[in-house]
Amino acid sequence: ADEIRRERLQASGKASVGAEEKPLVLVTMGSDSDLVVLKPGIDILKDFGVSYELDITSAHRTPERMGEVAAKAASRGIKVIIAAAGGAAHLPGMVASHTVLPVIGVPVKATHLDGHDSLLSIVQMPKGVPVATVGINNSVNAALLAIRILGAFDENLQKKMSDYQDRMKNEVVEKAKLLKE
Ligand code: RP5
Repeated sequence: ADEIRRERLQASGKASVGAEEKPLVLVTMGSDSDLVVLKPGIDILKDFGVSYELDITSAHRTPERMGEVAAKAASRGIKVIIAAAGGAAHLPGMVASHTVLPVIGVPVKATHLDGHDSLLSIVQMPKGVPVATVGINNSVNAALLAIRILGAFDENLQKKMSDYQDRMKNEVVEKAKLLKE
């Protein structure tokens, strides 16, 4: 199992879009076991051609490193942080406390509580330190939200988002047509 996890991690690392570019999105997670949940979101970032960087920064296993990575993100040119965690999912909130950047939390379904624990830990941030929370395991929406934030300052990304929405619309229309045939 360790071998599979290592291979998966290496594969994702190499898959970073625009490795030579400065990453705009930091995608971090509490454990490598969260990577499988983040994969669909990472694919969205790739599809939109948004440069990103993957990291593992556990809030409780590597608290100092987590703080350092979050604190340095803005000065490195990162614009949005996606942070995924399961269980007592304090990672997104802790990351948000160390940065001025927008943080999007992905609650991971990791324990016996079906992800409700992660969801509530992330969405219930006390006032003052916001974390934008997406649905349980919904890394796709985290990536899309990150792209929308970047798109507010990038017309090219807005156009790509509009095309994405058109494709979704067309798919529904096509399915509706099929039903009537
Ligand atoms: C959290 O605990 C991680 O974000 C992960 O979702 C969960 C389980 O971690 P592992 O025990 O698989 O490393 O910190």
